[in-house]
Amino acid sequence: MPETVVKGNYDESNIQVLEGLEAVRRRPGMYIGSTSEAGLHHLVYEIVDNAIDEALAGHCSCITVEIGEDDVISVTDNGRGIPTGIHETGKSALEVVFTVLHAGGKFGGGGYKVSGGLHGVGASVVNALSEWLEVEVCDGRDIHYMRFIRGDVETPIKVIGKGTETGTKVTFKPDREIFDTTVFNYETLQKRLQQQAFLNAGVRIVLRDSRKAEDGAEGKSDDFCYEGGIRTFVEFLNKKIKKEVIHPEVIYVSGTRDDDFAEIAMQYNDGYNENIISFANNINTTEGGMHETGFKAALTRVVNDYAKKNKMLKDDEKLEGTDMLEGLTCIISVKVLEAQFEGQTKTKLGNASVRTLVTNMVNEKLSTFFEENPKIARTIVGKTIDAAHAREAARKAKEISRKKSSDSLSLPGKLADCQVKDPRLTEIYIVEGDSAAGSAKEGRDRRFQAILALWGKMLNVEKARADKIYNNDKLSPVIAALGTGILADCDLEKLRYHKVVIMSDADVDGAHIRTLLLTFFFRFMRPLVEAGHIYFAMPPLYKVYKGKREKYVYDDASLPAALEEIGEDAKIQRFKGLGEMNPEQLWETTMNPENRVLARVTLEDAIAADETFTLLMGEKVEPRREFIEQNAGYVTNLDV
Ligand code: TSJ
Repeated sequence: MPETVVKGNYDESNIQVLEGLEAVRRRPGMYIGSTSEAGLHHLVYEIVDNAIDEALAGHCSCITVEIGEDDVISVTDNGRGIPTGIHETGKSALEVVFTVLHAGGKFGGGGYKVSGGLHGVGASVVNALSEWLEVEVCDGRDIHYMRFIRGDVETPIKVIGKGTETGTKVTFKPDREIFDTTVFNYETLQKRLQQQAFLNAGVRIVLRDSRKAEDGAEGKSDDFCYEGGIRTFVEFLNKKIKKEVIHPEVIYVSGTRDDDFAEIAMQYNDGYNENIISFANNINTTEGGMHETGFKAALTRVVNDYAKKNKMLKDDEKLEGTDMLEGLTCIISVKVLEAQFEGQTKTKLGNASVRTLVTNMVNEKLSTFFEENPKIARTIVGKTIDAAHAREAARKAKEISRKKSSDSLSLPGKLADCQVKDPRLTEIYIVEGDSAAGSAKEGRDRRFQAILALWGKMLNVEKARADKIYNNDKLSPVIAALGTGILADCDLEKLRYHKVVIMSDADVDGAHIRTLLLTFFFRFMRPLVEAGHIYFAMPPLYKVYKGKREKYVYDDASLPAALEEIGEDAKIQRFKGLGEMNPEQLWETTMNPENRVLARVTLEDAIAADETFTLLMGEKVEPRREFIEQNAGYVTNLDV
């Protein structure tokens, strides 16, 4: 295995630092992030990125990724083929690509190169972490072949046949000694490859799964190619979140500065969420950076200028940056020569020159677009003004609510508070319906358990803004009882109960209430969800009994075992709702910490959850009902 030898000159002993592929095998996480499932999939991305570079250089139009038997991956392109000539080291360029660790091969690196130079960034890392790897290159005359085992050459370069086409095919088997799992997830690759196809307009990316499906199901496949590039990406996203767009065409602007390129596609929908996704050199910059900063600054300016010029604002009105982001779906993609990635996960773009590029481009081209399309401009600016009004109304509502709660300890009338004041020891049960709340009040341990009864019409929290939430009959008592405040004001230090338990019936209506409340917590008190303060109570579905012997059953699957335990002639009582239980029963089965089952709600992936909630709460009723029926019991982390 080749090694790059660097003489350390910073200490007396002149330590020699060996950096070969052995270093990659010793510390794989340094190069691919982790050895979990994410790291495994990263191998595919590294190889595909190289083929995409060839496409960006204008020499490749189609990339095929195949998941084969035993999760062997092969990636094929129709580019020029990795050069096979002999390099100044005496080795073939092909061998160098797969055996020399490139400086850019660090995690998150790779990406855009404009011209010349060997690409192969990351190829040697993939090679080092593969049980074996084979490469075939056709240069239009000969097919060249090499094979490696755990990064070492097994078969030196040789010609194995003739061909008139050109291209590169890399086949590899991830090393089971390195990875926790070596089974690929089709949907993970699908999502990423589709994203790459959107980001690189006109490049065709084919994904095929030819593993034997155990159930005899057909092998999956996809074929992604988008002439519209990121415009189509924006259309796709607005469809996916099931929103109505408020102007028909996606707005697209692009520009260059020296060797850097930036493009932005945007379209507003009738929702209130911001959905900006940015990329630098095809890498998703989840921490944002200069391209996002530049875009937001310019958007604020262009919208404000248009509103003023067209007398759409009252004298003292001013639009803020966040007002332009409501209902905006937007892709920002930049390709820069020397990207500087910063931040905790190296996904924040640091190049200040990109901010200048994006700001100037948006200032100039978006204002021109507004001038040329006054109808669309008025629609967008109008929506922004609505957002500013809502922001102002929310500020006033918050002030009033703050005044009210400082007047006296004005806790809501429907709250039966507990005696203990230390929040770490207390629980609040949020219960829908008066009869269930009555049983809960009677049955509870009033020392540390508080009960809040909910009534009134629930608000569709996904569609509502802060001002409506503060004034809503159903939710304002929740806000007052918990004490934290909402949105940016949500302060966990002020939380009055560390366990917030949603208690509702084990039927579809109960599931609906759970989902609505969870959506509310997710959107308006997210820190509570993140810190694990939200729980679902799990009332039993059945009581199985005979004479004095009885057993409560919490899910259908456990019913047969319970019947067996109680013995012949056991009777079954089915609980249709919390209201059917008397206070003692409710205490014993659902509220007593000794016996109860509480499910702690965790939101692993806020983005996925956000999509789920939009699906649940959006206007389209059908997918929502289906989802609730399928997921009525979705919870994680049983806390018994
Ligand atoms: F990752 C990888 F290196 F293994 C890999 C590289 C994997 C795959 C599937 C494709 C490729 C790849 C590399 N496709 N095309 C190229 N092109 C070159 O390496 C290349 C070809 C010609 C010239 C030239 O200047 O003539 C330059 C380069 C970089």
